[in-house]
Amino acid sequence: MAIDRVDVNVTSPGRNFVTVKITTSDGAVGWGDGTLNGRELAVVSYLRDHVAPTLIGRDESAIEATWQYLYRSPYWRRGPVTMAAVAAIDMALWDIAAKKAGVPLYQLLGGASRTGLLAYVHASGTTIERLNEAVHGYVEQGFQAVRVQAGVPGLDHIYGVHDAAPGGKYEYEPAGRPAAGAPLRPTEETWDTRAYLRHLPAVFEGVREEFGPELRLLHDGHHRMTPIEAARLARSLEPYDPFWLEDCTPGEDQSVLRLVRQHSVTPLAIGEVFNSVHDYQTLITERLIDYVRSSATHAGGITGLRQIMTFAGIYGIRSGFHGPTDVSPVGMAAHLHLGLAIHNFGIQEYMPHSEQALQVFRTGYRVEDGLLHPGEAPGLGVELDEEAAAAHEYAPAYLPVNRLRDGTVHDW
Ligand code: GCO
Ligand code: MG
Repeated sequence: MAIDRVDVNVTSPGRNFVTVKITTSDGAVGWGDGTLNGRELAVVSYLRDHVAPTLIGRDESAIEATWQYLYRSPYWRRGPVTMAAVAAIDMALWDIAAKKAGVPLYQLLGGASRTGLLAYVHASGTTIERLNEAVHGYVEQGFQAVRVQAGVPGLDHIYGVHDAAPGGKYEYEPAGRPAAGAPLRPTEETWDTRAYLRHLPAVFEGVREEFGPELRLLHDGHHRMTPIEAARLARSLEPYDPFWLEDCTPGEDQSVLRLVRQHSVTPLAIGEVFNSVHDYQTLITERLIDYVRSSATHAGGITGLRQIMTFAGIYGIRSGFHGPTDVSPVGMAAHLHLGLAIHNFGIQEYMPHSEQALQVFRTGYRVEDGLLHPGEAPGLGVELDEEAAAAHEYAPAYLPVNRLRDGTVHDW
């Protein structure tokens, strides 16, 4: 059998998603996620103009060979656009392979290593009190791990920090759309690292006091610190037993984490902006991190992410796959199947998609007592409803820009 069609779907049920549909000559269909937040159409063009035409007629079961063909043959390797495109194709081919075998994908990846995947959710609040209210809401639902982000006195707005709406409904959407008639530009935010470093230990103290020692607490530093600032933060959080500190520095300079490690035993997680195993070479071989944050969607699909996790496993480093709403339900399902199968699973980020998105993507995965499971449907277990998708036209949305108080563009 062979690949007959490669279609690229762009839909925007509340936020943009890029989805590949591969159809084979015997009528099998597979879905893959290639969503790259704020740069979606670059991936669409890469797929439609440069990838799809080269795949027609290829054996759809040759997944590894197709991955290598797409990775090596264009000469220009890696990069987020390329690797999101490779990811979408790779996921769709795995989906087809598992559907043809009549099994949920995790069975092809080695079978289940556990009964469910520990999930962490996002809680935030402009104050510690509002944050604790949000955490309460999740604990009542049975979640055992929560990422805590809070407002900082003196700063108007911080990325990822919102109060839950009345009734506890909590929506967090990373990319913003300009108001009608406003110019198409990212919003701007102001940042002050000193104020943040002073305040964060009190946030952890406030949450620990309220919830006791058992609840796992995570925090995302979102690349905003220098190495010495990151070391200070990591050390100052130690008394509150953090599960991890994520992206404490910009990840591209891998060696800076040596300095953070010298000063702290707070576990570190990094890699959501990485797109290949090579981005992790120093981090893994020197054991500078504890958790791999990549997503299948941005790191070459199941094949790419599995390479990273095999390498990480040799060094005892575990998974913490990136699971924001900008990874579509198809990408999320890829994480759940891989996470269920690999030995070195750690934790799975779980930011539930909106009702609107879930009317377009029909999912079979579930969460019970804070544990995720991909379900038993053959393949990935997620289907795109193309008719429903067609009702939501692409609308540009951008992630914000972060500036210091004097206007200097800052990492975020
Ligand atoms: C996380 C992330 C996300 C990213 C988003 C950018 O830890 O989940 O930091 O919220 O900011 O994926 O598109
Ligand atoms: Mg993050």
